[in-house]
Amino acid sequence: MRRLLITGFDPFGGGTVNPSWEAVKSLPDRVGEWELCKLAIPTVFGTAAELVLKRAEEFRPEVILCVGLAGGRDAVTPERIAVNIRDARIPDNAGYQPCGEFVVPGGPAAYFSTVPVTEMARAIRDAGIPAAVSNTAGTFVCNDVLYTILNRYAGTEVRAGFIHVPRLPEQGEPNLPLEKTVAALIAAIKVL
Ligand code: PCA
Repeated sequence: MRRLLITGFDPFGGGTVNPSWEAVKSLPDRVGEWELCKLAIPTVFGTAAELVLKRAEEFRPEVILCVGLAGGRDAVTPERIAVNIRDARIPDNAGYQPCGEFVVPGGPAAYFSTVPVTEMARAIRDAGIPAAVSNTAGTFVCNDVLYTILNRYAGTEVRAGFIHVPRLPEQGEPNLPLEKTVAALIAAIKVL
């Protein structure tokens, strides 16, 4: 079996649920040739990425795929890029609100994700679910996690990516039902 570490976030910004963890925890333990290790992480700068890296040291995944909520998006969006900036419109779950800091001082401006984002978006659409490649993961905790992981595993065999998902129906418009978000993740995992 190939090993995949897959993560979802806790609720943030006053929300009571985060579809990213709801979907990740609903995934089967095996998807195609992949054995999944599922991890819930807090929406906290630095800490979230540290927890992913710690789990990765133990589980030794071939791929790390993080999932987060992008309220306002109407499609499932694999992220192409992570940038070396922390710039938060709202405080994270530890009350921290950085303005224009680096994720990794002295690090490169950006990294490309090392999973096949175009194929992932196509596979999700082929499953009948709206999807598109996104060229920005924002500058909040999701970008922070993706940048930190790509920086840690740059030049190694370990690949890393990020998928932003829409809100759940009970969170308002636009949204995607949970079972469709789960199906989208399964479709994306199969083409990793
Ligand atoms: N989305 C936020 C952080 C946690 C989450 O699910 C983001 O897009 O940065």
